[in-house]
Amino acid sequence: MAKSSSRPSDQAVIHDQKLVRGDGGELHQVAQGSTPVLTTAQGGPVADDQNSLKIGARGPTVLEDFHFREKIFHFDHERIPERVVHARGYGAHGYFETFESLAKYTRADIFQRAGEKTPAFVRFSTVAGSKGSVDLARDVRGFAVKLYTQEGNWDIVGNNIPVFFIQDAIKFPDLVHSVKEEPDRAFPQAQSAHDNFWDFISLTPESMHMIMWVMSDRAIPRSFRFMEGFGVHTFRMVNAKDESTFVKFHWKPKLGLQSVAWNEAVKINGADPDFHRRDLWQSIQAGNFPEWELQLQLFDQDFADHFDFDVLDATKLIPEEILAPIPVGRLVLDRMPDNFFAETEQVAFMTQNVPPGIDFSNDPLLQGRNFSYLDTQIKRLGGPNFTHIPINAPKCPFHHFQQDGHMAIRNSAGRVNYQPNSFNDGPRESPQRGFRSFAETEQGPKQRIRAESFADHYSQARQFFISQTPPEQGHIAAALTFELSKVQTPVIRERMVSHLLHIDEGLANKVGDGLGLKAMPKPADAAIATRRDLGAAPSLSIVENGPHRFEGRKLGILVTDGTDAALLKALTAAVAKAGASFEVIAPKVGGAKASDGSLIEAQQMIGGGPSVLYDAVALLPSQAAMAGLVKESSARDFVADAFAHCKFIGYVEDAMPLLEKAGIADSLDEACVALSGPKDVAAFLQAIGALRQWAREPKVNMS
Ligand code: HDE
Repeated sequence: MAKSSSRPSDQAVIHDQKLVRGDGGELHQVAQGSTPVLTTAQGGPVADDQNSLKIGARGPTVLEDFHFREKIFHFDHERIPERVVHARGYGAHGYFETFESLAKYTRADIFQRAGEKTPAFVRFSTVAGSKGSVDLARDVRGFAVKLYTQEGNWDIVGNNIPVFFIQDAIKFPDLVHSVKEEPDRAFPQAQSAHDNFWDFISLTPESMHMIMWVMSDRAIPRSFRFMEGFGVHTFRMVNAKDESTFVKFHWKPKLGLQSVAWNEAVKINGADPDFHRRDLWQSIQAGNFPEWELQLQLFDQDFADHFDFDVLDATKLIPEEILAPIPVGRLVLDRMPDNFFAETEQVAFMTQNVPPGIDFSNDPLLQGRNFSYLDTQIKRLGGPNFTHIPINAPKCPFHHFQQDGHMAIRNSAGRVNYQPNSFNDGPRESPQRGFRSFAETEQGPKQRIRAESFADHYSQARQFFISQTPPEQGHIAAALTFELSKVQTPVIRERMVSHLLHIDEGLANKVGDGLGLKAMPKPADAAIATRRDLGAAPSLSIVENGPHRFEGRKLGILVTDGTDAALLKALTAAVAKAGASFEVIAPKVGGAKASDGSLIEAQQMIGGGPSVLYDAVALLPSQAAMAGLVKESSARDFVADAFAHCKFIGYVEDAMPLLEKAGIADSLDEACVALSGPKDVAAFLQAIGALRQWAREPKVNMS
């Protein structure tokens, strides 16, 4: 008689218990009473998932083993092509809430009723790196929003920077080829610091405004939750009378803006390459839902005609000081996807997804994107039916006659699959409700040409630079110097400095000096001289728009055996009350014993939780633990880095030997706050709202 194919001795582990999380996050083992039966993809129950079907215990595997073949076949096809750009991303669900009717400007259904909630899905991303690259690469961040409106999906496929590198979509493949890894050597990964990128950029003066942004700390955000988002292009809103108003879309984070320092970014990438993913995951799981306000810059053709740049040129912005954006709604992210692949990886954003009442401008970058996004989805998702995937399907009623093709999940029912038809069957178009393009008059010769109004490449780059605070200007100079120092071809470095001379001479000299140029180059040939009369616009600075409270941030608390239990309790309670979070870092991840004998649970050991992972730190070691602590380089680095990164540091008197060993005991400033007991906690929490002590920067040279 044949033996059963599955014997207990064949199985690595027999699971008759499973782990579940309790209210406090702790894990318990429970018996698996209600566990569902494993099935094939066809729904057939599986008896043995540990052994393939064989002829005899040591014989060949048989082709008949349909469960094995289905499992391996599916595994073989698990990967789909990653996005050619924006491959690394992370998404979340939420909703958009309309503040008041915008019927005056648009007939878009989403803007008709105050208080209306529309489901949303958002995907944040880096651009250059592949799917498995690090989160804190210096890069633009994608900020793509899908709004499932009652009149179809509306995708605002934006970035965290309001301008772009190029003016015409035909240059996009060149830009992206230049920034991605070089084709012969396949490196560097997720890095713009290499010859090809800077070669292309230095030969493309229209990119200079964007270069100022990507060399600023905007390109190394602290978290997705502290970033702005921008639609970048000028779009149109069209009302029921078919009147058009130009519009630019801005997402403003409720928590304010915040970025990390480059030296932090480099270290975070090693300590936690998933820093941004983890941050979004943890905040949403903890019920701290990130929120942005949608603000609109609305203007007409007369207003646009006042500028000597073109509102169709995506390398330009309209400063908020000149045209104040008006808040029209809020976006809240309150749920992580159930499955990363099904939702975040397969979501297909397309600029051409606009509902009636939203329309395009002639921005040549936007026009090109409207072709690209449909094309890219077909390649990535394997066929024309990607709208059948739940994350991409509209949530409003929809009816059409498109049918068949790969993975057709829902063809329309019935006999008639065309129109017009004589059976009065199926959907018909509606001139009233349907999408009507704004009837702009177009005329002119057919030609390949860039408008003269697109020719000023330096004035807004200069305006951005002079709008930054001194520390931010220093970071731009340092970033340019770092990036260009990785360029091996001297002429490319010089060519870049020749552009900087049109933006700011001080910046050019600083970078030229940092690169060790023997002589400064001549300024690059410029189509149009830089305007020097564009004033500083504080809305462009991160520091000017930073937070004043600790809400949404994270405190790192260093403890040891003997840590003052009352102080720790007061501190963690105050952090929670402020809407912030904390992690406890101890010599061992198993925790430490507080002064009252209680166990302090730790989330990190010191080597695994460096201070770069936190917005501020508190040092609460005991005197007894100090002898051991000062010998640990990770403990010294924890303190020295927090100081060097201009962070606020709370410390107990017993921590002084560690501050001494870290070399900062003699340099303590007002952002180093003594914590002598619970009474000092309120003042510390108030102080850390400022996040960084910029006055310290010239002393520590953070860049
Ligand atoms: Fe994209 N872009 N892009 N882009 N883009 C893609 O579409 C493209 C541009 C942006 O989280 C691709 O589905 C062209 C500007 C985001 O899934 C592709 C041009 C802005 C995302 C594509 C641009 C963006 C993409 C690759 C030049 C900011 C990620 C995968 C005209 C306003 C969306 C995909 C997500 C993705 C084409 C320039 C934002 C190839 C041709 C400007 C946020 O279709």
